[in-house]
Amino acid sequence: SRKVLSYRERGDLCQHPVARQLFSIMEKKKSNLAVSADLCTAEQVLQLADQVGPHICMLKTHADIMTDFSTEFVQSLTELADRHQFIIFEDRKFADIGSTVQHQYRDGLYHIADWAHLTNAHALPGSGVLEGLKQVGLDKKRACLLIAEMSSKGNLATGDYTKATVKMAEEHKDFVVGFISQSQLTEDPTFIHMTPGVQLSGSGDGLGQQYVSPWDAVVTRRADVIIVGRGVYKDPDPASAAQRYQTAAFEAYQHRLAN
Ligand code: BMP
Repeated sequence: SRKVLSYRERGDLCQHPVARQLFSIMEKKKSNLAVSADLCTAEQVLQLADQVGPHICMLKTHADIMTDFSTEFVQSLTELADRHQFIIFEDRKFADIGSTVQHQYRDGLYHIADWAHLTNAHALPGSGVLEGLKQVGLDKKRACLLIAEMSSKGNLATGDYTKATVKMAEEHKDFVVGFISQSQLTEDPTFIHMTPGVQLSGSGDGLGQQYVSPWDAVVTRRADVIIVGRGVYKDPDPASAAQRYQTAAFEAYQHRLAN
């Protein structure tokens, strides 16, 4: 099999500034851990971001679950991202026609394009979803992931749907820098694979979530970045939990490099 490239080597191959920055942070901080801050107040999200900041390459948000989202929150989160060096990824999962997602990305209460370096979209609507997002995001040097596979039980993002999603990404490389997936979908080293549904202890959550370990995600399924929510923020000591996941995922990456 072909040599596994390091994050540094892959960053050097990337054109998109967000992809380059992410790979560079991963290499520098020795972290392929993204923490999902699925908390409902600004104070909780900011506190978590500050606690786990040294251990992560990326913080994932769901802005629309917050009760007190504000421009002050965005400013504080951006300061934390600069201080700790992490990418901000708003997990918006756009899934409408181009004209609608354009507004959802740029306007409304959240102005996502103004603060999220990275967001994501379902391929379901066809390439119009990307054409719409691009008209807003490209000028701001934003990037997008396509959701090619999901972690949840019974999801429909499989087989030909997944293949068509990869093709759509290949046709929009100026904006799409990778995938949310459960496995490696392409050998193209400039595409980043991020895998949610990762936990060290549990196997599921009773609502369809299915977990694999950091080792399985990175070594068996060839994820570049693991995304961990409750495994970190439900822990009584989120900083230590983040450190555990960081170590587990980075050792798995180093194992891949060496083998
Ligand atoms: P947790 O680790 O607590 O199960 O959280 C997983 C996070 O990843 C959630 O924010 C969820 O929205 C997201 N996610 C997922 O679990 N599976 C997917 O296939 C795609 C996701 O974005």
